[in-house]
Amino acid sequence: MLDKTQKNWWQSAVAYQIYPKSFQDTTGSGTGDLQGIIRRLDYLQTLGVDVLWLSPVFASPQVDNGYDISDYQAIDPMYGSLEDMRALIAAGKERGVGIMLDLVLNHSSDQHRWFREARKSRDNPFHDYYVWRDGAEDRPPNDMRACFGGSAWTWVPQVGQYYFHQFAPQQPDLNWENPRVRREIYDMILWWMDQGVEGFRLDVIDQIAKEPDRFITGNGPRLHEFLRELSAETFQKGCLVTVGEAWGADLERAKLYSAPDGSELSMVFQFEHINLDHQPGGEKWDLAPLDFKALKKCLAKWQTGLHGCGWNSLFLNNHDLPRTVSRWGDDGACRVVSAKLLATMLHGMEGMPYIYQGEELGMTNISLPIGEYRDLESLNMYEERKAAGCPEAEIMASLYARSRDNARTPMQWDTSAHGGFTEGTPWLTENPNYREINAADQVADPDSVFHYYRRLIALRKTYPVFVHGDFTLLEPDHPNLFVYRRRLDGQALLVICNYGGGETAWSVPEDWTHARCLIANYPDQIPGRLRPWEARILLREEKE
Ligand code: TEU
Repeated sequence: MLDKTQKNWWQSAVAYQIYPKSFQDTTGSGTGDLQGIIRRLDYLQTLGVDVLWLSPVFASPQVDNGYDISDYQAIDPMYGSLEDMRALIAAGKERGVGIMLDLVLNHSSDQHRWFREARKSRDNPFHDYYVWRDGAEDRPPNDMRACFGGSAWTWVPQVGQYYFHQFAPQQPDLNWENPRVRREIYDMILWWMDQGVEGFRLDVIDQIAKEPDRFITGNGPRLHEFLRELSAETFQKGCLVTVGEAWGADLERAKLYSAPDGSELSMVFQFEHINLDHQPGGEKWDLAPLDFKALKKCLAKWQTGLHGCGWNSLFLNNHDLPRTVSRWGDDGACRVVSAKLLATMLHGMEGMPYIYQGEELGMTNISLPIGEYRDLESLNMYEERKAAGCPEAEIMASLYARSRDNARTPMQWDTSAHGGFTEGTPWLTENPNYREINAADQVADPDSVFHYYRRLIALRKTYPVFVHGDFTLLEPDHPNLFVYRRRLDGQALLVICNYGGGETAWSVPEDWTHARCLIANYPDQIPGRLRPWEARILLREEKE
């Protein structure tokens, strides 16, 4: 178990993201719950993770599956009660598994008490908790668009004003310019810290310092000032791990966010690698093939760029993204080896790895009939593109590849009905492949994707070079080989990945021929070539 009283304990930690709605149902309601997470703690302990990031479980009308919070200090009854949360925190602590809550601080639900007051009148004490502008009905202040489609402004006749929302109309943006809003947020966070949570993930944190009159959403001028105040008033009073979601983060900004003095956050999720397979200028729905050389150059840039002056988060998927094995691996005949290659590539690097539920099983995307999609972003996109005359087949291809529901299908526990997720009717259709891909089978099979992840996590705990070693990219211009070296205090790792379904002629460099193989996704090695999706990590002692 990690000693979580040590400053920067999280640098050696591995996180696991749970999407509670789809993890484990214990009541037959068809949605997961906190007791379900408690039931599966042994499984998570076996895997070896240290932190559980829970997507939001706070009270919410669930317009955006909990990313619309109506009470930050209450648990949604769908998930259980505050008592269940306290029980989860305590049961987790016994197993060395901490709870990381997902704070949505850019916006609340329109059903939050603050907003229900705010919309009553201009002189209501809560009016200024949100971002309002004058205008006339049908004439919004400007033409800014919301992320989930439509205008970013919604008219409230009662006050004769528009409020600003970067996401759905039911997700009004909070006004961070108002010091009272900031104080309320800090007090709420301190209260959760008292409950024993060990960390926070901060939803779209780069969007809090918006200036809608200047068309600024991400990276507003006061962003880092707000973050430093937030951090000093809350996180720095404990020994927490914090990660901000920052679609707009580049390397220079990430250095501020994750500065080693802890003045802001522990790290951010940046998305440069995630944005590589869109058509240039297009949205995520506009598919383009992945240029693997671009991917490895991007990952290498972040590795060297933050070494010694920041901290990376390492992830390939989450609840908003497609399943990585379907997106960048091969979810057909090479599913198992390709899932292991992607894991090797990521877990060999410096940073905090985040495993998204089911990734450790090599769970795949799903193709659903349109009537079975549940995600509002997917449904809005379908309507918008339909109305614009886009062919049905093209829209469905985009959904199959990129819908957020790909990641949100129920966790596949065993071969019983609905994959063991629920005894009721699941809120989102389970992937029928749970009969072949499920946790029970994989825990019993030492060669499974699950045990491969377990071993990668154990390696990080055993060899400090995984945690702190420097990074050198070898073969930088090779189109499908990703080979890199890590070095620390007389030990070196060589991470070798042959990306794709073809063979590649390649020999281990001379000075590595006597190195020890720590992990590999084939049982043996063949001199002079690498097989489809072959990956391995070598360890060498370096005598001066
Ligand atoms: O996502 C941020 C965000 O910008 C998303 O719209 C993202 O671009 C999209 O999901 C990619 O497909 C965060 C949460 O992770 C997401 O689940 C929420 O819906 C969103 O914020 C609003 O809170």
